[in-house]
Formats: sequence, structure tokens, C-alpha cells
Amino acid sequence: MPGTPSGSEDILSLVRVDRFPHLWCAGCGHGIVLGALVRAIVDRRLDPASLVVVAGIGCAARAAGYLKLDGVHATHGRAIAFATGIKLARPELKVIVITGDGDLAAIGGNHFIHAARRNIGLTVVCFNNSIYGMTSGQYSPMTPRAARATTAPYGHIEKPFDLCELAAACGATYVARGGAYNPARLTGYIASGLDHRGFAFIEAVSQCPTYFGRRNRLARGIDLLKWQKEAALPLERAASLSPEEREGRFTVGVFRDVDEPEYTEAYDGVIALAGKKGAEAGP
Ligand SMILES: Cc1ncc(C[n+]2csc(CCOP(=O)(O)OP(=O)(O)O)c2C)c(N)n1
Repeated sequence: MPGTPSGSEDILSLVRVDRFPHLWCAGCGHGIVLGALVRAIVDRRLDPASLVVVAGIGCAARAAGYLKLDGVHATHGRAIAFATGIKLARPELKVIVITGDGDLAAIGGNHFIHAARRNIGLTVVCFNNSIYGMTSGQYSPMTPRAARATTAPYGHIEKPFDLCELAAACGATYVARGGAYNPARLTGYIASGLDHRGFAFIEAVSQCPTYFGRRNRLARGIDLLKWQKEAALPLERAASLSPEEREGRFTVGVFRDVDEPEYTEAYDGVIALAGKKGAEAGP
């Protein structure tokens, strides 16, 4: 039953423990986010045979390889494109996309905005560690202004995206942000995303002590988790604060949750109509 506390046996049945030790560095947040995803699947008692996981390239994307589910480890930035094809061919499946902030918002940005606009039924979980972890710490579209990165040794001069505002503005119908600092809340957001029939986007703030933390005086995973906990601002509270008071913080909560026509359902309608027209026209 949804909401029932789940046993570790259910959780382990979804994890390829034989592939451990995993490749993530000590203190990395990606394992916590993966744990939240697994708990959400168990919580909703989803049949593993009804799930497909699609990942791009990066430390985040490697999470898909630790799941005992059918899946595709796709090319960099193209997870949503592969997932769109799978969903169109097999709309009855739940298609989960695992992606990093670079994979999703840099090279994959075009796929992201258009999938959100189409409201196609995918559950996209972005592990946002504000950096390209896998390739040794280049800045990403999510690196905060003034933060240091391998490619911004004097401080980053660009303003990052707000991925949740972007997803919602493009048309995503479920949008939420949580973080590794609060795995229970994050699990709830992912579970709601899995329940949702349209495009669900969950941003999971994660941490990279190795490349982001060390360059920004937050060298240990615990330092970054403490920073997340202090910087997280519930949406309801954020509304009453000035831009100055919100500076350096990030909002958490559910940004959007609405029911709108889902793409593959609408596409089925086109197939039915085309079949009828074809039959009327005769051979
Ligand atoms: C076409 C292409 N360009 C660049 C790369 C190199 N590359 C691999 S992973 C990656 C960035 C991954 O960053 P992110 O998605 O934020 O994930 P993280 O490793 O931080 O979890 C890049 C640029 C690649 N594999 N393919």
C-alpha cells in the first residue's frame, strides 16, 4: 500500500549490489538521491516490469546502472530523446529519466524544454550538483554566480538557471525541488512524480565535495549537506522574502501540480483517427 514503510528486502531487490562498490566519491550526494528514487518505487509498489530507466552520461547518469530495471545508458544529453521514443512505442510503461545538471540543462537543454512543452509522460529526476562532476569540475548551467570551478578559477560570472521555474514555464505539469539533505521529503516528491501522468520534473539538489566543494571551501560531504539544509527555503516562506533575503538560497517544494493532456494519449487519438480515415478511404 502506498505510504507503508518498506522493508530493506524490497529496496535491495531493486539494486544491483553485485556492481558495488559504486563509482561515486566519498561524500557524494548521488547515492542519497538514488536511494530516494528506489524508496519512491518501493513505496508506490510499482511492478519493476512496468518501469524503464533511461540515463545520459555523467556521475549522476551512472545511477541507472545500479538499478535492477530495464534501462538504457544513452548518449550525453540525449536521455530525454531516448525516453521519448520508448514512451511513444510503449506508452503503458513508466519511463524514468536519470540525469545530471550538465546532461540535462547544457547539452540536453533543447530536449528538456520541448519534452516539458509536450507534457509527455516521463518522470525526470535531475541530480543537480552544480558542476560537471564526471569530467573533473567544469562549470555547468547550474553553477552559482561567483562560485569557483575548474573552468572558472576566479569565480563564475554567469547566472544559473532555476531549473524548476524553467520546467514549469515550458509546460511541465509536475515540478518539485528537494535535496539530498532531506531524503524523506525528496522521496515523497519523486513518488508524486511517478504517480503523475504528464511530464514530471524533480530537481534533487545533490553535492560534489570533490570538484565543487573543494574549490568552494566546502570540502566534505557533510559541509555541503549542512549548507543545503541552511540554504533551502520552502516556497511558502520564500514568497514573503525580498530578493536580497533570498540571495544565495534555493527554494524547495512543489512548484506545479496540474492535470493537462498527456502527449502519448493525444498521439493515440491521432493514430485512431488516421486509421479511421484510412479505412474510409478504402484500399
Ligand atoms: C558529446 C559529449 N560531450 C561531452 C562529453 C563529456 N562529458 C561526460 S559527462 C559530462 C558532464 C556531466 O555533468 P553532469 O550531467 O552535471 O553530471 P555529474 O557528472 O556532475 O553527475 C561531460 C561534459 C561526452 N561524454 N559526450
